[in-house]
Amino acid sequence: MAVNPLGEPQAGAERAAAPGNLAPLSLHVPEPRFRPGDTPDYSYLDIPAAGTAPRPDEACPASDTWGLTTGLIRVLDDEARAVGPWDPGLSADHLRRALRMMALTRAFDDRMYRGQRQGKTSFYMKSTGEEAVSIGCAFALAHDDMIFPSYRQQGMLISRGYPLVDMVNQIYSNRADRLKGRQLPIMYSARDFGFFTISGNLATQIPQAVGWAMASAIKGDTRIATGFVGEGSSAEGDFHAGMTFAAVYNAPVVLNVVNNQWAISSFSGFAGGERATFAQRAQGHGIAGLRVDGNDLLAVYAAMRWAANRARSGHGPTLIEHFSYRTEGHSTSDDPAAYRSAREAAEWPLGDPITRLKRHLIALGEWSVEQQETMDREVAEEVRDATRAAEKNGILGHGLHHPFHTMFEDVYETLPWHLEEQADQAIRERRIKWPDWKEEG
Ligand SMILES: Cc1ncc(C[n+]2csc(CCOP(=O)(O)OP(=O)(O)O)c2C)c(N)n1
Ligand SMILES: [Mg+2]
Repeated sequence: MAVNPLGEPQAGAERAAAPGNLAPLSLHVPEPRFRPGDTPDYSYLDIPAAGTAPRPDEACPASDTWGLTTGLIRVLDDEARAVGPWDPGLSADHLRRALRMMALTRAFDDRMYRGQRQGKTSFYMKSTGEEAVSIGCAFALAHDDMIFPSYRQQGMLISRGYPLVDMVNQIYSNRADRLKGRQLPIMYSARDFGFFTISGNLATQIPQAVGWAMASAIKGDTRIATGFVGEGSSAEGDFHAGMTFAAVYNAPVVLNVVNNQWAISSFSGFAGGERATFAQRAQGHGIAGLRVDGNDLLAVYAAMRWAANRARSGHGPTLIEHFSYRTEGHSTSDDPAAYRSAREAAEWPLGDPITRLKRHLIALGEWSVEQQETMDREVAEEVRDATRAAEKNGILGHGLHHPFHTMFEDVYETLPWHLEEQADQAIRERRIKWPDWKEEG
């Protein structure tokens, strides 16, 4: 048997039991509360009443916010009234626009999901149930603040007025795709809209947002940056490295963790959510932190506005946890019925963000069920028209896409000889494999 210099047995297969009276070491493996077939019971969640969280001054010491990292900032109460110090006091016009953007995002998601099932694209990801996060944040930022989004912030791009037809062209990877088929469907990039290229390498958004914000400060600019990750991705080293830079340099940045409870099939406990909230990580880094009801558009707007004002006036970074729920599958490649209770979404105690804002507007006397129905019809038609226009440029498998050679372009001003050789070789091999194939474009 292998022994160490003290004559003790070395760790290994032959050392079966712990020596002496010590209990053998063990690990905790998190397990979600509910699995398929279970009836979810959310009584374990401590959900404070709307309007009870205090609102500190935007220029306060970071430590004044740490009490806000465990509860939830909520504005809309059970009667759909806006209450408490975080009520942002938005006009009815503003609220109707936000409601419309949420409905448009949902209609877009629904149609693109169906398009994937019909074989028009290989892949899609919905943000159903999380629309208040994207729309509330987009409305609270200046139009030219820089967004480093994850793949579930399509609502921010839509809110900034990016043409839906361009989004669909990208999803179909067709000949009008501005990204020339080089990105996975839904990974948009829109420089003119302050929407950084979506990266599938999760949590890169955090150091990139912090770096952009630092550069903005170095240049004496007034624009701030904001970055988004899911709670699962917040377990990545990049998240923590970005937080360190943000804190050290007091960067003008707002960092967001969208806690929708699930990271594909693993629940928030695997990212550290059992022991502390994600917002509490702000305290470990000495920066401001807020935890917000992510299904309450007014609360999300108010929190992002608070953090954006704080960053812009030189008072430093904020970490916001948006507490929400991923109502549908992770993507079109996922089947959540395999790992979570089918009743979880319906039982989610914070409700649906669109229904909650609709009820609020109706309670104010500024909206009606009929207006909601008309709006739902209009947004569905808007999405349908964009989809039809994009389909003329091609859908998956119809051969209407950018010419093959473009794959090698746009990196060097003139294509170096070795890439020219590779392009020729790729095209030659393609001709051998598919003799009927003709170069498009
Ligand atoms: C660095 C990295 N690791 C793993 C993956 C694979 N992956 C794609 S989505 C995903 C789950 C992310 O969950 P979360 O961060 O909670 O975001 P959500 O999908 O819930 O919005 C994983 C692990 C990836 N894309 N990038
Ligand atoms: Mg998640």
